[in-house]
Amino acid sequence: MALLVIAPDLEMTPFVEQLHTLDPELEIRIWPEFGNADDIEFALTWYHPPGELKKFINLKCIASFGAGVDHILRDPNLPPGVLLTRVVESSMPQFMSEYVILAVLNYCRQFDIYKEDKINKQWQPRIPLLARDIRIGIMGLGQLGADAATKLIQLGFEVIGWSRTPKTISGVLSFAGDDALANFLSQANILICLLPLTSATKGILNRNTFEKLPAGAYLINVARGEHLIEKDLLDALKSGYLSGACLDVFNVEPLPEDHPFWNHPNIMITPHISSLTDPKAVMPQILENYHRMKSGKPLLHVVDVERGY
Ligand code: NDP
Ligand code: OXD
Repeated sequence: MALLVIAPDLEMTPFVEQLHTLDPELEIRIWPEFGNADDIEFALTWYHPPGELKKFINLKCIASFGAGVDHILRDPNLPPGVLLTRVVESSMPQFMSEYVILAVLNYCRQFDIYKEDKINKQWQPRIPLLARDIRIGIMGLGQLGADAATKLIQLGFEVIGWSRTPKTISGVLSFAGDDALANFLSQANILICLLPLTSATKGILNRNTFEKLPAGAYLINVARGEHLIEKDLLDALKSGYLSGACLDVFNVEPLPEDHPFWNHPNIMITPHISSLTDPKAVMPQILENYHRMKSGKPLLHVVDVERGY
């Protein structure tokens, strides 16, 4: 039996080393050198080539290398009956909340403008947006959204959240389901997307959504590029529905050189780094599931494939 690592675009050495440190006996195969396909019972994946996993007829578990599983479910040829798992642990929300707080404060304290001022040697104090005057709306109150909500409240922001089912998070006004979306949006001066990418959420950051926000709202998308209709964002910035956006994820990654976002003065761009899979924090969980699978125990953090997250 072997564990296959199949993540063509990632540098996996630190993760493989961590797995070996934790379990020197573990047999690891690194795609595309997987040896006898029948040996593979567990696959650790990040954007595997669609159709590839069907080769492994003894596969029992496909483990996402991250929190999202859209990169697995986009494959129309997944082997049937195989369990899907994802990463749930505390360092990922910590990284994500740091990023979200940075993006929120950067906007409220206008650091981008001060960077410009510095280039122009311009001494120009500006009135900041005060936390107490800002309501932040978080779409998705799962492991990441709930952590960000709690930390933003500690900074003095008012926080509201939207999820499929109602949530009880201290200090957060919870809105649930499609019927509550318009009311939620109408109150969010800063909108943060932390939804999983599913058929229900694809394209949710669109013109209709932006038009329901208070005029001049700010967008932070740290979930997936396909949540956003990119042209609608450009139009909303032009018309003033939105005052700016901070984007960590994009429809096409890396963002193509000729993409209009690069030169837009009100769009902040980072290269899908808002949260990270930390080998030391995450590999124990992968290994735990591998051993659970071997001994027939229930796996941790199994994904509901029907729901898509
Ligand atoms: P969770 O599964 O823990 O939480 C998802 C949340 O979204 C839940 O609150 C869920 O509601 C809500 N939700 C799902 N579908 C809907 C819907 N149709 N309508 C309203 N609410 C919905 O996910 P995580 O917090 O772990 O991660 C969220 C996403 O963040 C990941 O899927 C991934 O795409 C992205 N991500 C991005 C990273 C980056 O570096 N940019 C890093 C890590 C993750 P309910 O609980 O009621 O079901
Ligand atoms: C994830 C990510 O889903 O890093 O974990 O995007």
